[in-house]
Amino acid sequence: MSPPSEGTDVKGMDVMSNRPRRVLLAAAVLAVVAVGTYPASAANLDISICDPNAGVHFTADVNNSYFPLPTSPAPGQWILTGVDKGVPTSVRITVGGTAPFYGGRVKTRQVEEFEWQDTNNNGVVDPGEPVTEDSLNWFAQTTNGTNRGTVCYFGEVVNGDPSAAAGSWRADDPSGQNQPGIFMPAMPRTGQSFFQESAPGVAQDQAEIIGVGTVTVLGQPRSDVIRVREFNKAEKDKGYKLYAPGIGTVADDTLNLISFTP
Ligand SMILES: [Ca+2]
Repeated sequence: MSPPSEGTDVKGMDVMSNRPRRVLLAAAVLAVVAVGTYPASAANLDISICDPNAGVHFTADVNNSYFPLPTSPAPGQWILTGVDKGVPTSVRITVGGTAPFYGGRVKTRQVEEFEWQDTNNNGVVDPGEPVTEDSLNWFAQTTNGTNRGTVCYFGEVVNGDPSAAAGSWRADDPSGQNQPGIFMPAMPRTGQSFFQESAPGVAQDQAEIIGVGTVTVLGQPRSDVIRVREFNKAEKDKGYKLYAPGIGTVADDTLNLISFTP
């Protein structure tokens, strides 16, 4: 991890009281950082660092500090809660098993992202709270090359529908047009930009690391938290995420981490 860049622009504000839930208790609500105008820079990390057809090798055991996917002693789980466009919403992210890509040449780690209308905002799926989206995502980490430790994104299935119409994509699609995206650089630094998805016409999200700073996460100040702007040409700004070393995702726009089970 590089030292914080000049003009750190991530600020934290702990405004919620602790809730008696799960393994690590507490809540952090992160101040919404003023959204400035960021240059629409071209991606400066080449997507080939995640390309199995360019000699890159992978492991499904993802331990990148900014996006760890622990499986032992239990599958990692993160719950983020907040209000999205006026609707109380939570997301539950859960590490799963492995899945083969490229005819078995690459073993990926499955991660479920389950989002629901969390009417009582307690981070628990209660009766009558409707599911908003349930997606399965696949990641693997590079084990060779100068960018060893990069987390690469191999695709997703949205709501069980593998069609492109649902926004689903696979890096190893038979069309040959797709390839894995870069999800988390091996050594994240402010100013890095990259394609997270590479499925032309279906999924082409890009990301840029726009700041490093200290944020209160689960009641504890965490330094070296990175702020990532996500965008694509079609939808322009998609939102902002915060990732803390040793934890992973700690904020997704207005949703903030309320529990992490490593
Ligand atoms: Ca609930």
